[in-house]
Amino acid sequence: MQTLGRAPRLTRRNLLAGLGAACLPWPALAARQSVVLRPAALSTRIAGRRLDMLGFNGTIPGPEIRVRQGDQVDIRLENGLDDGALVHWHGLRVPNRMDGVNVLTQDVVIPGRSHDYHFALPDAGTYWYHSHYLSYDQVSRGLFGAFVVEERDPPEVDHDITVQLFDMMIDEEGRYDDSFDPAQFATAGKIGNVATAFVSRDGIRQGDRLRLRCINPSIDRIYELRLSGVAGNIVALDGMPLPAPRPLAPIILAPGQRCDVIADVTGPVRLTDTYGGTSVTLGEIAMEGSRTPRRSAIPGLPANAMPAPGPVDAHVDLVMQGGAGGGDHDGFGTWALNDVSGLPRRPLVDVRRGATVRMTLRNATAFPHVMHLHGHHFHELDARGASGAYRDSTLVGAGAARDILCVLDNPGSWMLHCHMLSHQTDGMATWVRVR
Ligand SMILES: [Cu+2]
Repeated sequence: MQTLGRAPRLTRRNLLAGLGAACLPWPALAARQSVVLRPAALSTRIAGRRLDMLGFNGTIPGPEIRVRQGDQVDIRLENGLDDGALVHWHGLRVPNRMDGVNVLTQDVVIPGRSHDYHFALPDAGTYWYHSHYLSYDQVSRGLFGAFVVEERDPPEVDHDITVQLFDMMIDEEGRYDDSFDPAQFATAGKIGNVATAFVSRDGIRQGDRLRLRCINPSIDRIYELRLSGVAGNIVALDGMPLPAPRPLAPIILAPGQRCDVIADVTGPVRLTDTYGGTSVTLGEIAMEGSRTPRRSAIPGLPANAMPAPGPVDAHVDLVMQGGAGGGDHDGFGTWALNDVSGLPRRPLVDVRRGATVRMTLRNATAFPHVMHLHGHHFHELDARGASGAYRDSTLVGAGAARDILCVLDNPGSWMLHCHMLSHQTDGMATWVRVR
């Protein structure tokens, strides 16, 4: 499906214009921004069809929140839905009570009520926000948006563009199909028959240097994203800069994951998904004219200040169980983690602040899972135990295992769950406690 949506951007200017008296002028350094997010039903045009879905502030994706590292945000969630609402700030290291998780950090916001979130942005990078209430349903209907934290001294590019990969099920009459088949919960999830890319702007020139912030807000679909017409590097994963940027190659993006690419335009820019061996065109970025390409090397990104791991204080096993062909477990749901479906009474780990925890994530099922830890990033470890990239969501293939190393330094109760939201809702969730 070849369509591109346009994600409106909450920049400093239109934030000020849109929110009027709620905002202070934009000072040169650390600033406080006010944002209102109002989820509600909407009728919108995506992929050439008019669809009845949900959106924040009348759009899918919701408005792009764009702030600068070190800033503070005040975000008011005004619930315009006929159902509960919660918003989670995916990948952002926020205080626990701002994390937007039912039961663990706050109550659900009932229809017509509002809730205020306030937090600072210690890390630059590409993040996103989404509903965390009945999220398999609400995110699949459109309740998500990009959350960009710019570096204080950002790399020089001509365009900084967000790309959100999204799929939907469209029925035979061309309507948005909101049904969930039980068989989908027990397998790879609800994979839409239409996939598209929402690109925040176009009008690029041949020779331009782009920063592409690619985000996968799809509920269950894994993409293998191929970018053609650009040459450059992958510079960050899940918001966190890579110490050594990697030459651009097809990028696996599981639900919740992100990658940043800095690349020069060499021809028509196309986005294609080749996961599973089939090729699906997600969209293109329209090009007009050309410029002399830069001669300078593709820049990397400055590291965020992350806590250094110490000696391992605890090593825990987390076994993913269930699903079709996945064998028995003791949980009540289709899926389970360590024989429990849904949040267990006691946390998976309960540690003092600053503890270094190694987790072995074992996938004993017949499907891949992407495990997301709230409030922290962690290192993926390779087979020899060497640290790989920082991530907040790690993909573990069917029958595979991966160790991760995490400094749990953010106090509170944090969810750890599969970000295939059909799996999360049917049991694949646990939590950790940091005292
Ligand atoms: Cu899963």
